Amino acid sequence: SAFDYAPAPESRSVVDIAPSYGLFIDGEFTEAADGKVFKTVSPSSEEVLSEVARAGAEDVDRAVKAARRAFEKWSALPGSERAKYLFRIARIIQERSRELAVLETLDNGKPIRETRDADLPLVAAHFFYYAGWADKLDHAGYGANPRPLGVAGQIIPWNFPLLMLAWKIAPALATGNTVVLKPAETTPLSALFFADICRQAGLPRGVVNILTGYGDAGSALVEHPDVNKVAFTGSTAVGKAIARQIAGTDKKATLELGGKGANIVFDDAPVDQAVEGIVTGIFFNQGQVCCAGSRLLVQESVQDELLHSLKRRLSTLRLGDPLDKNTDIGAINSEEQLSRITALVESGEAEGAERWSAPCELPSAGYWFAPTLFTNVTQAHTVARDEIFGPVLSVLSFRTPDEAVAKANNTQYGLSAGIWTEKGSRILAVAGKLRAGVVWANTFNKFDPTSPFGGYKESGFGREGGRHGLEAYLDV
Ligand code: TXE
Repeated sequence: SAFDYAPAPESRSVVDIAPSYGLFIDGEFTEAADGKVFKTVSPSSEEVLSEVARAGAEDVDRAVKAARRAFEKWSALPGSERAKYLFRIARIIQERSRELAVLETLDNGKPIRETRDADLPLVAAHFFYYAGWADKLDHAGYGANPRPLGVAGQIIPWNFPLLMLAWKIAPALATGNTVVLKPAETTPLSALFFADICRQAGLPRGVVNILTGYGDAGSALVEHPDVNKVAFTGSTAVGKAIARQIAGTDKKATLELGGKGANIVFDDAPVDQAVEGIVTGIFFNQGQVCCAGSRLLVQESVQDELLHSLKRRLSTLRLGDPLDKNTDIGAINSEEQLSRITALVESGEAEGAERWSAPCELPSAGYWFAPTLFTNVTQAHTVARDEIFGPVLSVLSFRTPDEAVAKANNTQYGLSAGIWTEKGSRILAVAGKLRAGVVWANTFNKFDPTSPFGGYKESGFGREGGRHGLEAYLDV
């Protein structure tokens, strides 16, 4: 890892999880108006971690009103003052990163090595990056007086709970907006700990509100007449429903939806390096990544050699306790997600694709799926078309660069792609023809707060990250 973190073995005792949590509205933790609660379980053990309040429409209204009141003062602060709060939040995230990493691993199921070395450093980096913008907006070419949009309703998924929160909250606050954020129902805890960090940082009341709950609360948030901007990351189906819901209103929106990324390996690519990139591309976070490289497109002449190396490498991956820092593959986030993955894999077998799964023992409790490859895949197969959002790679082959481009683009999605080749000219030629929001060359799943991220086609619209991420929260 590039980050120097304490090498001590992680354990549950690093984090103090309360038996119950309220909604975070106007700077206070409070029960839901109708008293409803739900349980959050650890997907690696099925242990109940805590019981959290379940927001309904009345709570959404309370939170939006608090955010509206806070907006008047927050948006009037000089950017340099907002920056101080964001820098403070970023530093507290760093100070509490072990606690947050363990919490995220418990609630989400992903390996501690990922939360500790990827999620948490990136979360802090996003707050630092957007803190740096807060006092520079007047000089950033947006005109003399770029204005925040108002109250942002933000809905995030469970695959990177804290990182998606950072992508949403940091640019919103830097630009002077206030926020009502709803985390996913299976991973509410890190957002509630973030609420505590907001208090620790002395953030004025109502600037950030956190509503734990289900899709109905998300829908009420989208619908609320006093929400000016909707930022959503999640399934394409819900993204489309949200687009219909806000049609005809003056709400602005960014939607970051599904993907079916192609990882294209040319015959001159160094095999070992490509294998590592393919593994990162699809098995990072158990493949529950919108920009995962879930389709491998390999040049025919090197297909056998590459698949041989890939299977050998997959046989060495360690699946199990996500708190063990030697673990490569953690748990699937929920029983529902596990059954979605299982159903899609069964469709692959039924349609005649050839399945190979890494030989590993699955723990008896929790939700697990072994790293899996499909060969003999055609473009018509469901496993080549649908987002599986699990540790499943579909392998297709190609002969020429043009065929690779055509196959890579043959998808309803357009979020990510990867190119593996020694030839710089080929990288540029191929990347220019790919309809994908991000194209990696000789690497994969590399993130940085300075880079805009977002999709073409059914992967959604709008960009998060970089200076483009600011524009999504400003009237310029
Ligand atoms: O997503 P949902 P799910 C894809 C992935 C996965 C599938 C289903 O393929 O298998 O979606 O996952 C909230 N109005 N992605 O069911 O339902 C919900 O409470 C407003 C890709 O978990 O879209 C949660 O907070 N909000 C993806 C969030 O939306 C609603 C990440 C996402 O849940 C709502 C996740 C509604 N009507 C899944 N219904 C990515 N792009 O990374 C639900 N929600």
